[in-house]
Amino acid sequence: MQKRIFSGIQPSGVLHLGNYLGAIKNWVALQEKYDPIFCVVDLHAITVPQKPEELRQKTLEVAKTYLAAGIDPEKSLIFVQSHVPEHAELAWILNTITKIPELERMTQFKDKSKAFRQNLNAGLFNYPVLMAADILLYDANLVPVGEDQLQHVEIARTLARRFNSLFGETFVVPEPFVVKEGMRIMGLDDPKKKMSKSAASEYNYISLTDTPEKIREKIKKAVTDSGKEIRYSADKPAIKNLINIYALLDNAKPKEIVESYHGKGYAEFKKDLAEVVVGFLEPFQEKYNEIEDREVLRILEEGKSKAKKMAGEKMEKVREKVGLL
Ligand code: ATP
Ligand code: LTN
Repeated sequence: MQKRIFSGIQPSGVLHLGNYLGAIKNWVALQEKYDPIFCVVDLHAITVPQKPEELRQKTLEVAKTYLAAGIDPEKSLIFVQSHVPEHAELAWILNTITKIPELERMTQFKDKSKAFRQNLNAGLFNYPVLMAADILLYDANLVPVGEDQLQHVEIARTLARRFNSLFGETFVVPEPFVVKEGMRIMGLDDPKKKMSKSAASEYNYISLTDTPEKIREKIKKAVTDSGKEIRYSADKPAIKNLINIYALLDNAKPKEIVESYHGKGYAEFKKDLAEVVVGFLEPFQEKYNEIEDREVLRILEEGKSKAKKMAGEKMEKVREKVGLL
């Protein structure tokens, strides 16, 4: 039997290169060897305030991004989280076996609760439990995510084991799956923080929908380290990050990039990098613009019925184990 993979992205903003290199690019490769499920996690997105009309639009856009990036609906199951109410139901049950200190330890919660202090809601706190429900409902073996999500996958593992020991063997204990270089693409304006769609400045990220002019401008403005040489080293985090982006998009090794820029400066490197990014994003955007909303909705509808069937069968077992009449 093929191993199953499950992953998801929140429709909470425009997707950026970090999302592509840290997540979607790997999904496209993985769908060939595994049994893949990719979800648009809209219930997670509402843990921070969203405008309803925009949320609907962004949900459609994230699904379209999956398709344009190469997720093939013939090979992968694609659906929207809220279309399968079992996610929320299992999350509730898992909440009852989750300990509060386990959630208080989550760095994402700690960070976000600082940013949204005036509006700290229980959903933000329980976020990892819903994510565990997403994964466990489908017996996923592997969860391909960026480094920032490892802690959440760990909670899913803990909850699977705990449920199994309390109520008998029910869930597969999932493993995280991370790709080293794409793990953490850093902000262009601050190489100490990850590239993020909720960053304060648009110069933090390259959005997948940025125009060529915008991309060139953003890369030109990207911060660099002291010195002049193109070196791949931990004490040059800004240039290291740019080399990573270059290498991942150009399917090269960082070492090869460094060698080809021997004796050349930052300006030349950045100019070429901008063209690599533009060269990657142009065909992506072309595909994206060709896909009609109608087609995306049809694929999501099909995904919904398949996912509902799988989740429904699992929940039957869970209800019985827990003792719900
Ligand atoms: P936000 O920054 O607003 O919290 P995000 O940009 O991190 O959002 P998510 O929806 O939380 O986006 O993440 C989607 C996927 O992209 C996850 O698997 C996550 O690990 C990955 N990812 C996000 N940012 C990066 C990054 N900078 N580098 C590598 N992977 C990333
Ligand atoms: N929390 C993740 C998104 C997410 C997810 C999942 C990823 C929700 N449910 C299940 C993998 C598996 C994030 O913020 N990137």
